Parts: sequence; C-alpha cells; structure tokens
Amino acid sequence: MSQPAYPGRFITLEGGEGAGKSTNADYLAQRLEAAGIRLLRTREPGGTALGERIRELLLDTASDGMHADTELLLMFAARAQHIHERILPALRAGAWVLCDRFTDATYAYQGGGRGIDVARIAQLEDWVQQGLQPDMTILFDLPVETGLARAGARGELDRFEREQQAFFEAVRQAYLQRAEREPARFRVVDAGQPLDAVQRQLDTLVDELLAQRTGEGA
Ligand code: T5A
Repeated sequence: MSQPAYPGRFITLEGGEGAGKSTNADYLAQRLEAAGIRLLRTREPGGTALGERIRELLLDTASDGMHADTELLLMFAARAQHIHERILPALRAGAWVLCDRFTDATYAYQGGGRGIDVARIAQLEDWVQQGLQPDMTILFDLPVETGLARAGARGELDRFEREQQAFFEAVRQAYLQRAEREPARFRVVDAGQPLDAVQRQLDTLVDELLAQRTGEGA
C-alpha cells in the first residue's frame, strides 16, 4: 500500500450477496479497535442520514423499473454525501474508515451486472471522489449459489437480491477482474470457507495493516 495524503486508513469490504462482509466487519473492527485504532465503521449505499434514505429507494422492491442510469446516479449521490460528511473528515482526523462496499461495487453491479459502460462510471468516480481511493480493499469471493443461499436464509429479498444468477455471475467476474488489475490494493479472501477459516485469512490482513500504520490514528 502507498502512503495516502491523510493520516487515517481507508479500508473497503466488497463481494457478492451473502459473502460475509457485515459479519466479518464486526470481526475486523474488534481486532483493529483492540489494537488502539480509532475507527469509523460505515456502509454504502448509506452511511449518512441522507444516504440511508437513498439506500431505501435503491433496495426497495417497489422501485422496480428504476432505470440503470438512475441507479448509478443515486449510488454516486449517496457516495458524494458520504465522502464529504463522514469519510474525509474521519480520515483527515486520523481515524481509520472501514466501509462495507464502495465504488468497486458500482463497477461490479452497475458495470458488470447492469452492463453500464465503465468509462461512464469512471467519469462519475473522478468527479465525486477527486482522487480518493481505498488504501486496501478486501474482496470476499465465493460461488454465487453459496452467497445467495446465505442471503436467502435471512428472509425477504431486496431489489438486488431478486436478480437472476447470470447477473450475480457477472458481478463476481467484474470484481475478480478488478482485483487482478489492482493487486496492490486488493486482497482476495476465500469466503466460501467456514467462518473461522475466513477469519484466519483476515488475521493476516490485520497484521499487514497494523504493520504499516502511521499518523495519529495509530
Ligand atoms: N450496490 C451497492 C450496488 O449495486 N452498487 C453500489 O455501488 C453499492 C455500494 C446493498 C446492495 O447494494 C448494491 C449491492 C447490494 O445488493 P449490502 O447491504 O452491502 O448492499 O448488500 P448485501 O451483499 O446484500 O449484504 P449482505 O448482508 O447480504 O451480505 P454480507 O454482509 O456480505 O453477508 P453477511 O455477513 O450478512 O452474511 C450473510 C449470512 O451468511 C452467514 C452470516 O451469519 C449471515 O447469516 N455467514 C456465513 N455462513 C457460513 N460460513 C461463513 N464463512 C459465513 N459468513 C457469513
């Protein structure tokens, strides 16, 4: 990882449906906080009061018929608010940010899944993020069926979870391609394994992060 322009660290968690991001965000947060890291735990879409209202629109099955461009713009609208209201202030103050999904999800779902031209996503990314990128992205990778079975076991499906298998296969491939193109930022975890085996993989990443910590968040 290169040294960012702020003292904090920006870590994102990515993966398909039911990959275990939320479960393991708890584990990562507990490990980092135990090491004395001041942590902002957040998620996308959402993370702010306004962003959570946009999230409701995006996930609501009553939003069926939402155009893919509308979906893309809403993702970035929520993200703009999130960056300015919470992420950048936290990083500048030396806290670390642990975010459940960020822009890689847009490339995977709106790019891979919906088929939106990645150049258009990149334009929005440049405009909204002004160069902000995660310092480390942990990709929880697992077979689509395994993830959907886990997510489905929780009950009612949201607007994305109602998509077809081919959509989620495209999402998975888009994530894996991004990880292959940016090996310095991505760490791919085999999320199809039992939870304790997944967490042993995360322990290695926590050690890596703690070994590189700098600034007042450390
Ligand atoms: N989206 C988001 C976009 O389309 N574009 C974007 O730009 C962004 C930011 C909502 C949706 O928004 C879309 C993608 C999403 O569809 P979300 O709430 O993060 O985003 O979406 P989900 O992936 O639906 O979140 P989930 O809660 O389903 O998945 P998690 O967090 O990955 O999984 P988790 O931890 O809740 O685990 C699911 C179940 O599996 C069990 C857990 O106990 C839980 O019951 N589990 C395991 N079981 C066995 N072995 C393991 N290793 C396990 N790990 C977890």
